[in-house]
Amino acid sequence: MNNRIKTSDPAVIALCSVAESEGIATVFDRYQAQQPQCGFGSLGLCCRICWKGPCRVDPFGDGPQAGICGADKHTIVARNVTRMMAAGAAAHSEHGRHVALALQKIGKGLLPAYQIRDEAKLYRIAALLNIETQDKEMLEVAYDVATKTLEDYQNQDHHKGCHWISATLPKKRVELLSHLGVLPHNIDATVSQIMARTHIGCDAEPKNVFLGGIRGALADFNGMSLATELSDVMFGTPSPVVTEANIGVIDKNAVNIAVNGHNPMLSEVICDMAREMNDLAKGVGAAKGINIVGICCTGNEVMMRHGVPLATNYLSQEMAILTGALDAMVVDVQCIMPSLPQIGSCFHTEVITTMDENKMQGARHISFQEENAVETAREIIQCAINAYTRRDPKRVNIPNIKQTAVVGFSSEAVMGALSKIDADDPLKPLVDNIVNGNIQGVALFAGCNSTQTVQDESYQIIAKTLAANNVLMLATGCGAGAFAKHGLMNQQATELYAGDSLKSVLTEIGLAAGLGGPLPLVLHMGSCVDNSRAVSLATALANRLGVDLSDLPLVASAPEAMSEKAIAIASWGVAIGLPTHLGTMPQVTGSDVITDLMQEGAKDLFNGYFIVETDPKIAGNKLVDVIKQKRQKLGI
Ligand code: NFS
Ligand code: SF4
Repeated sequence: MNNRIKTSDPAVIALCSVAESEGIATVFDRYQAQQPQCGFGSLGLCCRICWKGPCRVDPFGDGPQAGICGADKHTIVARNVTRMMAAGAAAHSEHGRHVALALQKIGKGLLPAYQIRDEAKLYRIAALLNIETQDKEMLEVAYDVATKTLEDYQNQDHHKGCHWISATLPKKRVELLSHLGVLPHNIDATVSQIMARTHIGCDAEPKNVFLGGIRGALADFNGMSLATELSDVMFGTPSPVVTEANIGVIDKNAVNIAVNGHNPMLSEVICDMAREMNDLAKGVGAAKGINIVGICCTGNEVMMRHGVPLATNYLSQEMAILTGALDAMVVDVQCIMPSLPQIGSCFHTEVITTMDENKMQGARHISFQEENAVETAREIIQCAINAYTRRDPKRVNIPNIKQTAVVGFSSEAVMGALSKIDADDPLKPLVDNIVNGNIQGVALFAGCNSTQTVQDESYQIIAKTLAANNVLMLATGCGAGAFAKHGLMNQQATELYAGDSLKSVLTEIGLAAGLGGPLPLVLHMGSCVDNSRAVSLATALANRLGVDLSDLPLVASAPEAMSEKAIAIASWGVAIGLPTHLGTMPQVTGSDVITDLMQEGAKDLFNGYFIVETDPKIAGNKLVDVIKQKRQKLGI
């Protein structure tokens, strides 16, 4: 393997040679061009908060120890990481707001392209949020649910926590967070307050700044919970579906359209319209019609709900274009590489931006509003069909690499499968197997891909260690993408890698649920906002046992965390009591005050803490040890 190409994905390696022979730069080349990366920045010691700067603190103690304004390393590091948490919270919560506003309009009958696909869930949410439903039409309930949800962006009463977080975490946890003053009352106000308090000359007490960031991270949790749950109401709650993952899902005999980004509002309608427009694609010679494939979290969303195959995850999004067979890549928001239009222009691929606040130089922009969703989706698909007619068959090179993946494990789907074993008390089989040790604990894999590691590699190494130690695994985001692409989300993986007792439990549940074999080794819970699904399951478990989340043998791991959203997620993971592993070095190590706070300090406050370990073999073992300690404390 060319070790310039930092990936463990054979499809990526194959397509990087295409890039090389065509003289096209990819993410791996740009990574090389950035070496060596700035040491001050890597340690979090560079401050650019005002124009007297940039200022940097010398980590060796020889040079300056304060910025021009007097901020020291701890203040600088704390402000930098806290602003990242705010940005993450803003990103997820904008997504959530978009979905909530759409639901509100659906409730008013203003969006004919959308429906309520999971009515039962709508009513469950109404009950959760204490909304009266008697004598109301379904659409009115939808309107009320959306309106109450939007209060989480508007409430000005500091003593009232956001509705969603208060309704979805165990009571004990909500009380603790409230007592510590980190329970957000309003998502927008929390993000805004972080920006204000980290402005030059404001909050300079590192711990105080950081705890402000934790409140932002919890606002992130609130935003993603509501985004996930309301998306289910509109688009349906995922249930297990068999599909495929990796670049081989691109089909040379079809018009291939990749949906990339995060927000399902447009990609859902594209899926609907693609069925209607299939014959148009056949009419121009694409024998297989239209083939929608997913990338990143939009990919996870449509994969979970419709079994749309996943082409790839974050780091290798450029590779889809390098196949020469991608006719359009449609992007919405977040984690979209600005390099895409340029690579698209080397082929016939249309790179299409759709959100007015997320454009890219060189891309075609087709503005999406929910009111004209059908027209927009049609225009985009037509654009892809036109591009197909310009495809050069001689440049098509699709590595035949893909794996079967069974996806769609929403918490409802997991409970559904468990209820096949015990209909009256679905959690009982899970609780019993955790107590008797057949399942030692549960691990949630979340987060991104990063050039700081070898793409997808740590996920696999850690998962294999945990599997052998009988740990039940869940995954979201690009972590889920990694497992799907590398064949760890299917039944064979369970047979191959699960420890004996884990295998027997997964087999019992899988058979009872009618899967004809075991559950997959790693359960696909969805996109990054769907991390809240894992929390719902954990909360149900905690409530059932009358304990807090931090008492459960539960861990989280983000082996390749890189985005501000991932920083926010990892931070709320800690705040809700999870030992949370990071496999990339967080940009905070310039301050011992902050690194201590993230480990021992957090443990004292939240009973959750960060575990930073870049070696995946050691990380896997550490997580197993943490689970053992948790079991010991529980006396099981
Ligand atoms: Ni999460 Fe999904 Fe992927 Fe990371 Fe980006 S796509 S929202 S942020 S890179 S997992
Ligand atoms: Fe420098 Fe202070 Fe300005 Fe930061 S806020 S750039 S440390 S003067």
